Amino acid sequence: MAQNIIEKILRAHLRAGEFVKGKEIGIRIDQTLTQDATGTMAYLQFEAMGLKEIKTDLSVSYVDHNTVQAGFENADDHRYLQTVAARYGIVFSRPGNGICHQVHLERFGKPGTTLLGSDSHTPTGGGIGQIAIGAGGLDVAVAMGGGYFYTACPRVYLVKLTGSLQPWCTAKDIVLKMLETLTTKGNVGVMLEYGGDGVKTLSVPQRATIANMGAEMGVTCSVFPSDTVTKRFLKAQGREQDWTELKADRGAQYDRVIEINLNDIEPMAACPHSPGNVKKISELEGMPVDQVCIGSCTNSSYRDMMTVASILRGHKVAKTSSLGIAPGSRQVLQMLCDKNAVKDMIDAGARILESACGFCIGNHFSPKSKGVSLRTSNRNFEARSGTKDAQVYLVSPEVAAVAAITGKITDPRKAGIAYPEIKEPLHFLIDDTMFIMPAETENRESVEVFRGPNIGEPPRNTKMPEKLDGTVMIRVGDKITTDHIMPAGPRLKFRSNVNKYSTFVFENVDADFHKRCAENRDKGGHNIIVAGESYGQGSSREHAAMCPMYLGVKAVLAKSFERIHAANLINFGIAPLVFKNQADYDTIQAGDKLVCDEWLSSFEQGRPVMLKNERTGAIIECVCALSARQKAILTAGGMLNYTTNK
Ligand code: MIC
Ligand code: SF4
Repeated sequence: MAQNIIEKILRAHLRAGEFVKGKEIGIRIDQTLTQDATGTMAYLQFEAMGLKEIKTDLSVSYVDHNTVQAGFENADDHRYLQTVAARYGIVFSRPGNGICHQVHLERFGKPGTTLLGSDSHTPTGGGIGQIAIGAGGLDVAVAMGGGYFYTACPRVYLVKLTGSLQPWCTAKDIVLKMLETLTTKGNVGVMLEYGGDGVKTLSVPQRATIANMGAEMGVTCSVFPSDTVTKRFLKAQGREQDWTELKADRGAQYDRVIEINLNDIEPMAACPHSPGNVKKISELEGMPVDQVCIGSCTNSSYRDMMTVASILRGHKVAKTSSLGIAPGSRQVLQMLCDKNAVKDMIDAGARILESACGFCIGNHFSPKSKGVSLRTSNRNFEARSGTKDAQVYLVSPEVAAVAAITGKITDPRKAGIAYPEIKEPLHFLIDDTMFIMPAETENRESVEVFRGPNIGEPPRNTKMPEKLDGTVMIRVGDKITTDHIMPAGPRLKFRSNVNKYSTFVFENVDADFHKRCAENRDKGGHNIIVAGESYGQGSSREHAAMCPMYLGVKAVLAKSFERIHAANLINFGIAPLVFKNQADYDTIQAGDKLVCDEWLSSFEQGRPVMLKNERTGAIIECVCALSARQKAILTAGGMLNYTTNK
């Protein structure tokens, strides 16, 4: 039977389950990546599982999120990560080497392989033909130990590209068009495969930009073919031997086909506060812009940055705006230096920021109150920039650079600036000296793992209780993101200190949530979160499950869940319950007591879960579709207990 690319890779990695749409399958993971904000906990969990060494072909630990180092915490975590990598045979990418997804694409991504990363933008690797999936740190820890990664056998959509991009129209605009089509919700269990004649007109970094923001659609991953363009990129990275061809068989089947003519793509923007809130730049023209941030794992490649430099050349940043530029990797930054492009940026008045996540995660460079910020990153959730009432628009580097000059949103096609024709280089500058390779460590077993005072024990849940004695501690609406649940920015440094980090759960939504939860937990009660649609959008941060678990949350009752977050909830022993009848959502208030005498047995026997609302007397029927494996994890009180029991 003719196969599409996704099916080919998945079947080659299939180790458990049947290849039947919607059923759970277990796949072998070839490569893993972690970043420091999720990685510290992932390695603590890896250690807690008592595994001796990694079993993947390659595992890389990047430091790119917490690089501000205000206080000892970040530096302590970096040291822990470096020593734990040396101990277990993991490649360590030192701070300064760049953003994990950009660096991985440059130096390690390999067509036809599987990559699992503890970051939701891991699917960036789809640009080079990997099945690259974002997951919680626990799942990555398990994969490092040779365990399979379990996911739903996907529905595959073909995105058929025809034509070619017109000047000033970009890969970012293609993916924003896709977001307009697929929106940010309802795509759980879908993988996207790009195809059609238009693919060959896109470079690997452009493909990576598109695959990166598949995360915002909630699809599991996005995969491009591996063709001569891929081969050229790998050759330019000195890795031609990593190339293999990947293409769909003639007559391959798809669950849906979406057609995009690249000739019709226009400059676009995602407006506040959702990546799915897409408008044409022409509809936003003239809006004054307070700041412009160029970088992030979405748009920080060599070509993106050279394009920006060339737009800025001979111009000045508007006096009413501020421009920050963060090249995605040390390789990109080194090449920009060689080409004198950093000088063009500085001459224009740009502020050169570290090759790291920085502004994208709200670590610094927050806009002024109510400020309009144009960013080339992938998320514009409320408060993520660090300023609660800021208005963040997501745009291409081209639109961003032009706006930095004019001080307002400007259609770049009408700005009177010559269109920069930047080509992909034939040779990238290769200098791997900021990686510490496993071979550099002589006697791995004798490496002492450094643990500063910021490093706590990974918390464990208790076994699922027989009865649920729950109190609804909060009722939130639709599209609650993990940034709402577990803020990052200045709070990021507490990622390894769950006791402290837990006090910030729902900080920007209901600052007392943690106190009420802790009080009820300490009296032996159970806590419940009630939510609308698409609960847990965004990041893969397992802290959005781990910290509520620590606060005694036993169930989240929602209209629907995002994939990674639902998996994280199960991994920490919290039941993700879906309303059988969505109207029940309206009948629940914060403070309601929801009880269930047959809590444990309902899961064990795969029955619907019936909760009784003591205030109204109503019975609320919930479903929790679990595989046998998930059932065992949930009832054991999470993955750590499950793995240790095994
Ligand atoms: C993000 O973009 O939200 C992050 C920060 O990279 C997260 C990971 C994290 O919270 O550490 C992600 O995308 O998974
Ligand atoms: Fe870093 Fe931002 Fe990319 Fe997340 S989305 S990995 S914070 S650059």
